[in-house]
Amino acid sequence: MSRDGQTAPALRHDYSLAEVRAIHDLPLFELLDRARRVHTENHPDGRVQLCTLLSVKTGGCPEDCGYCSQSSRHKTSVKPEAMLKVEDVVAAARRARDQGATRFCMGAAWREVKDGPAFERVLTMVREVKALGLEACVTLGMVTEEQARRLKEAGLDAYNHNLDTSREHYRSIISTRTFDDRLRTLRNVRAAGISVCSGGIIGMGESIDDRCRLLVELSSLDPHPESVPINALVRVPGTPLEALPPVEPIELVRMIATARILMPRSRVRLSAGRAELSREAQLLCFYAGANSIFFGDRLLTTGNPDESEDEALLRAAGLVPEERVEALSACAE
Ligand code: SAM
Ligand code: DTB
Ligand code: SF4
Repeated sequence: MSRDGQTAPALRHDYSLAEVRAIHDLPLFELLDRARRVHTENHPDGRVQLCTLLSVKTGGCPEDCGYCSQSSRHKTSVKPEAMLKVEDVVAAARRARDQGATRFCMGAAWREVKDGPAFERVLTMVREVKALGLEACVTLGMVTEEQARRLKEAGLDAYNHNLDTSREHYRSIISTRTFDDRLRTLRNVRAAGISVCSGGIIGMGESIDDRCRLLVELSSLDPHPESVPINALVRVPGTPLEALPPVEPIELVRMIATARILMPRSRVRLSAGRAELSREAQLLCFYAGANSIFFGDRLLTTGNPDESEDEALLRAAGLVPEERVEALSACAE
């Protein structure tokens, strides 16, 4: 039931491309009105989730994702590094928590998880991050159901694995794996009882229909992904996509608003690309239904607004960060 006693409309998993395109292309203020209504009905507390990212294994990735600074096939300024030590990750997670983050997301430049010492170290990282009272998320490439089960046992809350773009556009961005490989990993994560974080990137030369097809795919997942990161391409020098034009901010707003309408209960994360967005454009993204951001001056290998800028932006808009469950229960005592 919604707050006015009406039964909330059922979540849908069967949107057609035509329906999604019609929503996406609404006159902007009509689109914003609809998205805002869905947002306030489903997220009445209006809180914004702050997630901090850390690259725990940087560079040297065998995959050829056209957007990525960490592929060994592209000549970028990112050089392969050894995997971080658990204690360094714990220190970074504690800093993130003390600055107000509630979720800590660890990324590895892997095609897939391989059983062995590196995976065991990730499992320890997850246990330690959980011990700090943070939500733990990882993004490690493809995982089997058994590996997902072990991550769940270690306490993992969420697994990030983006579909990135439409099935049709996927093959012009990545040749070393398929869209179906991505869907298989999402099924394995879901089967292990881990929350799914899956979204995409705009600004990779895709058409508006490709963006809408990505949203059709994401919303066809049942249940919907609990979080949906919407990234604007960070054009990294040395990657095949470096010379593409920047994303038009209004297009990012449309993408976020459409995701909000299709997946009313999910967290929609305004993700990579904020460093190039004005404060006003970011506020419009929040108004359109974004309720999560990456918080901290680094994403994985590129920059992000620093914490003080984000705190000032949220304060100016009267937006309140989500609090840790532990902190909330301490207040209630
Ligand atoms: N290797 C793992 C994988 O590909 O799933 C995890 C790390 S990977 C860097 C995580 C996600 O970051 C990608 O799926 C992509 O959506 C996003 N990403 C990477 N580089 C990006 C860029 N230059 N701009 C925007 N998003 C990017
Ligand atoms: C997601 O959707 N975006 C994040 C996170 N999930 C792992 C990564 C953004 C990476 C941006 C480019 C970089 O810093 O290397
Ligand atoms: Fe490797 Fe992930 Fe980058 Fe693709 S996006 S090259 S899989 S780190």
